[in-house]
Amino acid sequence: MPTKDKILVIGSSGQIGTELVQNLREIYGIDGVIASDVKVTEQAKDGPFEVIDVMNASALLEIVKRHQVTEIYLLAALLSATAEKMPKFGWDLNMQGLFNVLDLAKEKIIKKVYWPSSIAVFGPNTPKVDTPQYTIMEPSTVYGISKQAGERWCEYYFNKYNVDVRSLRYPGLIGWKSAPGGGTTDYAVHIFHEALKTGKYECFLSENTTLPMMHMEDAINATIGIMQADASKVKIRSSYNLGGFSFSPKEIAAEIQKHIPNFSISYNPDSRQQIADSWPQSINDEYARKDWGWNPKYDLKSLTINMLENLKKNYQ
Ligand code: AKB
Repeated sequence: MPTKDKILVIGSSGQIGTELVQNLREIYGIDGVIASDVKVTEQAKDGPFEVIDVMNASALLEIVKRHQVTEIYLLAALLSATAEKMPKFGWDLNMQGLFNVLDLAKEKIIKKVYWPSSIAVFGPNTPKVDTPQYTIMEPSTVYGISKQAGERWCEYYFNKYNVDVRSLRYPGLIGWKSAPGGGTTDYAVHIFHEALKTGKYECFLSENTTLPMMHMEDAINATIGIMQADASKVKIRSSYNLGGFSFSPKEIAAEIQKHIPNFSISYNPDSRQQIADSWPQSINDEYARKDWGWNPKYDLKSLTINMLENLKKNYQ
């Protein structure tokens, strides 16, 4: 096995991957990080890139061996809203992809795995406020069921095969460098683009739907933070609760109006409302803070300023 870290990011052209690859390359160098997705994307211009279908275990193995990969960040997945439209494919992709990567670590071909979980592991019977790490879960979406099952498998591979797998339960993620795709929390990114572009936004969730959210910069720091933490500090091998702050569409609209007074919002809830209603409103992340030093930087006020300042350049 090579001594130098060589990282493969699978599903690298999505909302998280786009920023994660940039940040990892600042740490490990351009050639230390291989980006990969199911098809060639713009990212291929920036450094090593492979086309990978994570469902194809033998093709994945060939690429891992050829590049002498030591760590995999597995981001390829169907998110909550898309998986409801394609339940069988959502389950297959989210589970088989995870097994293919965990098995590489079980066989000691790679050393470490990062796999994202989500607040979607919680369900309608979960306590909604300050949701604890350990509580009733019972997810009611395909995505949530696949994430909860995935968490159980991660812990199982750690206990049974000593696989060094690390995971975070992301809330809704908001960033200006990349677009979200297929999630229930996507509105919280779209709203900024529409505020700057048209001055108005029609929200697919109702005005008082409070959900846990986080700036992408904080999410990336948490991801790299847990991956770089000493193994002894990563005590939870299913997935850690990760909290940022919480708001409703009405509250974020009011925050945007402080900067764009004419901005207006209307509400037209669709099928994503039911998904949002099954999720927590805020997250207790005391274990992440205690075990490996998680500490987010952004709140709603600073996130709004940061998003508007950066996105403004696109619309001037
Ligand atoms: C989604 O909305 O599906 C995701 C998530 C919370 O995991 N952003």
